[in-house]
Amino acid sequence: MFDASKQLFEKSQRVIPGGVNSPVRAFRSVGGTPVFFRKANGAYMWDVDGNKYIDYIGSWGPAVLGHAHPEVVKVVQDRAADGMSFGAPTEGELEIAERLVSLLPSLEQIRMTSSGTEATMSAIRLARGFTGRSKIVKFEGCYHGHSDSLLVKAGSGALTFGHPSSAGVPPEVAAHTIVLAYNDLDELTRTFTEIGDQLACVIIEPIAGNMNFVMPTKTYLDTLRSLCTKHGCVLIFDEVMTGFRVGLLGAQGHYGITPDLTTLGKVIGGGMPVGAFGGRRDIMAHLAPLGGVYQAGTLSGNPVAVAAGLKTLELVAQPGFFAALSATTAQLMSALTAAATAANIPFSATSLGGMFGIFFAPSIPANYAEVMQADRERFNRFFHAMLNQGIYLAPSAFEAGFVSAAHTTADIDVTVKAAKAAFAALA
Ligand code: KE4
Repeated sequence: MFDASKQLFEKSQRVIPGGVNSPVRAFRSVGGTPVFFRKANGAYMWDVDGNKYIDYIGSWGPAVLGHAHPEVVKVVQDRAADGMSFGAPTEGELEIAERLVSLLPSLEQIRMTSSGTEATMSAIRLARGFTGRSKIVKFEGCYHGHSDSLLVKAGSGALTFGHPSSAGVPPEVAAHTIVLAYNDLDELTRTFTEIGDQLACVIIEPIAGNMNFVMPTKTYLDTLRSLCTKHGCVLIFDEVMTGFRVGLLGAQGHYGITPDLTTLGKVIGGGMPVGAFGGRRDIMAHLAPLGGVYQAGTLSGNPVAVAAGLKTLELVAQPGFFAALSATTAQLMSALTAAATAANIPFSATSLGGMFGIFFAPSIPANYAEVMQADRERFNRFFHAMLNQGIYLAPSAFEAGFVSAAHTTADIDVTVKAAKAAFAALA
């Protein structure tokens, strides 16, 4: 079933570290050989052995429309024909900046990057430059890309490999990063009482998707917002994953909270390399060439990537888009839960918009420690049982899943049928 993938993986490991260009793709957490894909369209992907899958990763979030949406493909082809990259201002950059500012009320200004990592790294530097402070706060299990200051007790691939902090990060850099437990109100309040006036920023996934799917309480986020305001600390919502995924207004719209800065990525590039960070004008004014915080990028605002992003943002903003997406995702969650219950498997599932979390645990975790209590071994067996039936889930118990607008009720039914067989094998 996976012969061609195995051969390609064998060769790739000779010239690419671990055979992959991003660690979470390596299947290290779930075991087995990573599947090499050749084609994707709508809700489906085809691997190099010709196997077809219903895809619930969506390239880790960007494919919210479904893969290779014809309107997105067309604008990419047309734009590329007029030049791939200019390294100079283009009209498209103005258009996507105006579009994002119009869609997210917290954005007064925005700067484009080529990845989510660049966006969060830049936002941290900007917060430090704006406040003149060095200390930052992040949360255990949250992942914000792989810049040094943020690879401390990180989630996603770092968590998958069981060493949530990275080698190569100088201790004197990591020393400025304080890591708190997600959703722990006492620890948060105590930290601000002790060092609130020393904090440049707090960066948080306002809905965590890198320790699987964990939602904060509204009280927690409200308290975080008021403490940041009181202490002059910049509140950064990392919405690289949740932006235009959990809803048109992201997690900040769901909770009704205005961050000082927001980082974006994934969906806003429609599958092309795009990130962005933005927010309060008085903070953004500190960015070069206006201010002393340097930040740059050869391909930032790349016209082809921006064209893909603009078309994607146009389509997700259509009336009813997220209502329909949320309904499909919720339908999948309830059907999977019913199937697991019928098989007497401890299982819980949750979702918001087109993002979901499934746990081999009796209830939805509220933080990293509770996520770690879920049955990882059972998830791994479930993952392979589903993969062998043509259902492609995230190859890690510590990742959220994604549904696209292209997923149909028939796809959900096929998925649930496969899950029933997989649960039966787990019982
Ligand atoms: P990128 O540099 O991978 O574009 O974005 C980093 C990032 C920042 N913030 C959040 C909330 C993110 O989820 C991410 C990246 N997400 C992972 C998936 N868990 C990307 C997958 C990968 O690392 O290959």
